[in-house]
Amino acid sequence: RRYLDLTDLSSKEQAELIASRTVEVLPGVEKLAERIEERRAAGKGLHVKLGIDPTATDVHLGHAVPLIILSRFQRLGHDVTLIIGDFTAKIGDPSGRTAERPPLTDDDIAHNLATYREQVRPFFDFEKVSFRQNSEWLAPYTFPELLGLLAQVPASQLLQREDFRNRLAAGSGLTMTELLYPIAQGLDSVALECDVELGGSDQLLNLQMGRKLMELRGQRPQLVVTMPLIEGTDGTGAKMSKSKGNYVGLSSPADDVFGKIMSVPDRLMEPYLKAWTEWTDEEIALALGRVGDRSLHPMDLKKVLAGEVVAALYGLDAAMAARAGFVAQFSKKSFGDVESLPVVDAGEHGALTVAAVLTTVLEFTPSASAARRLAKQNALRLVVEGGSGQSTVVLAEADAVRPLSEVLAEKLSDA
Ligand code: TYR
Repeated sequence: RRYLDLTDLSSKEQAELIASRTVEVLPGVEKLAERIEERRAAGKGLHVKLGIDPTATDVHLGHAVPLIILSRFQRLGHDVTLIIGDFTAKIGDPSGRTAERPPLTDDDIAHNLATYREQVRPFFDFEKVSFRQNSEWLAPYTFPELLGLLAQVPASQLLQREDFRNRLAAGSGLTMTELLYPIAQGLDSVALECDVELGGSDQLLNLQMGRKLMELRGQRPQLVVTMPLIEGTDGTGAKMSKSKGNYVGLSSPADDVFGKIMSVPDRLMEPYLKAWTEWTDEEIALALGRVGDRSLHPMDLKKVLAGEVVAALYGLDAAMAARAGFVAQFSKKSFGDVESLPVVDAGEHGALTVAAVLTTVLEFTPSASAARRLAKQNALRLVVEGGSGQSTVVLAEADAVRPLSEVLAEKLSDA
């Protein structure tokens, strides 16, 4: 595969490229540029860390957001380490959690991490990625060492965290091991002497603990780079996660990746384009503007997006094949020969689900599940007639099982 080499960018350009799709760079983008400059002068790259806990078998597109930034660092000539948190997975990261995670056994973890390396391969110049499991240094860490360290960490620093405070207040239980999670993650940064650690914006406090521990151990604190959390494909607003089932696995077949991206609500196109393509903000704005003024159909932009994601994972040929497959399967009919159905009075039937309207009122689909399937294939469009004229919206699968009146109200307020 072709691999884009960006090593000739200046330190400032590098720092700005990294910062362009991140939430925060701490203590600042200039500091990142300075650190790059300094390492360069010594003929070296930065040590950049990203960790993933093997709490499930699939790595997914949510993880791809920091993975892509990590791969950018690599293209810029830096040394990247991917930590597979076999030790931290056993504690369970409490960041943003409202309850304890179900415990994982050693077997679960071994099973989960077996294919992690392969799953992230597409993003990297693979042979040059350093993979480390943090049990390597965390398992032999002794109690006296730990106490020596903890004696210097103010408890207030941990207990002030909103997620911890909420759980204490809600009486939902918070274990001592969870309190120590950020310490374990920070010790990884100490072990690797990281210059930079990446993570989702929910990782901020863990990443800052890394800075603190590095300082306590006489090292220069790492820079911290956070990325947006990506919403899941279900469009409910929840972040993409294994436990919600609203994710696209990095190792799902190309056709499934394509189809799943095609099924997401239109409003996710912007964050998804920002997360997984190399398009500039201007290019994204241009494309979305054309969707906005109806000179480009959202389905068509979504096909481009889905193609980009598949291409990133499987290459261009696979993307073209997936697209052709999708088009053959679902979009055979051109817009002109779409079947239009009789107008439905929302006042009378609004309480029924969209699927029920299609099945019982319009007798268009044989069953509610057939209606859902159509929606899943982006084949259902709702034409809304209101004061400001007519507008057409594509219904998502989730819309099919909601009351017509609710869907209408939402689409009208979106429009
Ligand atoms: N806490 C991170 C997460 O849950 C995973 C991680 C583990 C990150 C160890 C860094 C690290 O050193 O996503």
